[in-house]
Amino acid sequence: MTHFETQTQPAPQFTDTEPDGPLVGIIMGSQSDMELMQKAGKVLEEAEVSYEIEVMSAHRHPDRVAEYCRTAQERGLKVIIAGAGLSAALPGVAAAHTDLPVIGVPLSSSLSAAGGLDAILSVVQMPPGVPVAAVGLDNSRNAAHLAVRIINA
Ligand code: RP5
Repeated sequence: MTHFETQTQPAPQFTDTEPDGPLVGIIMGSQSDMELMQKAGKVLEEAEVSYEIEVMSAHRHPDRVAEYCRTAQERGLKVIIAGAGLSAALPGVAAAHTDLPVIGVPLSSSLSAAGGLDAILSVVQMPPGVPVAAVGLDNSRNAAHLAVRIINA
C-alpha cells in the first residue's frame, strides 16, 4: 500500500517582504462572522500587533483564499487566524496553502449542528502534516493571544 504523508518543507527565503506590513492576517468565512472575529483584532490592538482582516470563504471564494494564503509569507505575515462555522474548511484550506502557523477558530451559527461541534471537528481533525492550532468555540480572543505568543517566541 502506498503511504502518502505531507512533509514540512524548509522555509522559503523571500526578499520582497513588506517590513511595515501587518504581522497577523485575520480571515473568516462570512461577513456574519465579523463581529466575533473583530474581538481577535481588539486583542491584537491592545498588544500593539499589526493585523489585517478580511472575509473570504473556503467554499464561496476558493481562489481568493488560495491566493491570500500563498502570498501571506512574502507579504510579511507571521500568523494567520482563520474563523469559520458549520463545515469549517477555511483554517484547513489556509494551512494547505501556507507554511505559516494557522490558528483556527470554530464558530457557532444559527445553522450549527450539535451547538457548534460540527465546526470544532472540522477545524481540529486535520490530517498529519497539515497542522491547524485550534482554540475553543467562538474564542477568537484566544486565537489572538496565541498569535502574540507565537510572534514573541
Ligand atoms: C460559514 O458558514 C461561515 O464561516 C459562517 O460561520 C457560516 C454561515 O455563513 P453565512 O451563511 O452567514 O454567510 O461558511
